[in-house]
Amino acid sequence: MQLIGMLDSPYVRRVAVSLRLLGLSFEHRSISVFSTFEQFREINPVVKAPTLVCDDGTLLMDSTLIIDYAETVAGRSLMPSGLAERQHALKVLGLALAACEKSVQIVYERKLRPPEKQHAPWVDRVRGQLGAAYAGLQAELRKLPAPGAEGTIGQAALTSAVAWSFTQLVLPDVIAPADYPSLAAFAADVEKLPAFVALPQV
Ligand SMILES: N[C@@H](CCC(=O)N[C@@H](CS)C(=O)NCC(=O)O)C(=O)O
Repeated sequence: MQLIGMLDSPYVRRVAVSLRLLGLSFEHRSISVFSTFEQFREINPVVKAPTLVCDDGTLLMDSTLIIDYAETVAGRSLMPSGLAERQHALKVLGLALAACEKSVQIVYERKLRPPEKQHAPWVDRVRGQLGAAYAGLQAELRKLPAPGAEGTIGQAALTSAVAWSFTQLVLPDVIAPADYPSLAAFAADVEKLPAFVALPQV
């Protein structure tokens, strides 16, 4: 299978790390939805990253759906199976994915719109949502075990760390580590794991 997209996308990176943790081999093609739009479009006319090209040629989109497929191929999951633990992991994932989405919205507003067309009330709204997502995420991560060996990390911790690192990469002026110290420390520990070091966002 081929994973299409750049690792500076949190969605692509969470898929790449998940595939590796699941023990699935894949070819990663670093094709950008922006700088190499036409090349991406030739693979997937919808131009969404991540795109997974399955071994039979089927195109899958959306990180969560791709991970669902990958887990079925691998025959195991990075999610807990017990109801209470799974409910908590889903809550954490919702917060982390909201943080990714809100970060991306601010980046697009800044990079894709000319300054005179940027809408300050919208950016303020999204900033507030982003801060709320990270406040919620920090509170919930205290209930997860501290990141240990690579084999023990689950999807909730994985995606939380990827989200945090992404926001720190693209919006360091918006979300300060000093305001989320335990979340920053949690992500720093996760980023030391071999799968994360092997798949850096830059
Ligand atoms: N919910 C999707 C979001 C994916 C997403 O928005 N990817 C961005 C790159 S970070 C993208 O494809 N942007 C190009 C576009 O939407 O035109 C997922 O989980 O994969």
